[in-house]
Amino acid sequence: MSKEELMKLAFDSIVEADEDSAMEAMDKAAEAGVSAVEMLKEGFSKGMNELGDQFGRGEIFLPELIFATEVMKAVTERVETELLESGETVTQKGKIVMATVEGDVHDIGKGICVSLLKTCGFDVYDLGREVPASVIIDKAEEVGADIIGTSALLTTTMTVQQELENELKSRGIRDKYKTMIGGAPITQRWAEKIGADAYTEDASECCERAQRFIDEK
Ligand code: B12
Repeated sequence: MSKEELMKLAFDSIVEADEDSAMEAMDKAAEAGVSAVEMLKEGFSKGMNELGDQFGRGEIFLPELIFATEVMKAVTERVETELLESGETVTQKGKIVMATVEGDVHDIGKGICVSLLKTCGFDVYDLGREVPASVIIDKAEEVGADIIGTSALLTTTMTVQQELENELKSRGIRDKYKTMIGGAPITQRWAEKIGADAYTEDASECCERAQRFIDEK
């Protein structure tokens, strides 16, 4: 199977919320020597984006979205397991605390970032979703993180990223960390407005930017 066909299979498996075919795509990719990370970035994630657009246009409903989300989660978990087993991960580069902010359950994109950051060799503390700013900061303090990354998918929850910046300042520890923000409604302008150190549009960029922060240290 060609790489294009594999990506199409991965894409369709998400759009059709078909876990068996998602796993088949992963098996076939392994046989063809196409990496799991590539499948995640170029196939499965794009399928999720397509579904998001369909949902936005009112072409599909919430249950369909939830089924696809479950398939996406199964894929992300498998990618992570395969990466850990293959030893593809490199030596630890830095510590990063990642979370989806308080009031927000969207964790697929954050999950993809977490998987890729692990592949890049980061020690990732994934706090899950609906996490208050104070809890994220407490964890960063506890583990001595280098970077704090937050994801927000709702216009009503992106303000928690601002709260996080404010709380870091009020605790007098803003300079200890680099902060990264992401999620569909997030922009470079928002990052500048709230004083976050970086915004990136997708998971690959997230890894590259995190790497640069560590290199610049
Ligand atoms: C899947 C989904 C859901 C799933 C979430 C399941 C889950 N476990 O995540 C479910 C069905 C549960 C859901 C619920 C809701 N959703 Co919803 N959902 C989506 C949808 C379709 C896709 C999101 C997604 O997973 N995209 C795919 C991933 C891969 O992309 P991503 O998250 O953007 O992540 C990438 C980048 O942003 C970046 N990134 C992400 N995080 C981070 C973090 C850092 C640090 C960095 C650097 C980068 C980074 O890298 C990622 C990978 O490349 C979007 C529509 C859309 N197009 O975004 C709506 C959407 C976000 N949802 C929306 C809404 C309104 C809701 C609900 C309120 C219910 C409703 N009325 O539909 C609830 C919210 C409940 C809550 N309190 O959170 C709206 C938000 C509108 C707004 N302006 O605020 C959207 C935009 C849909 C719409 N057009 O109306 N949703």
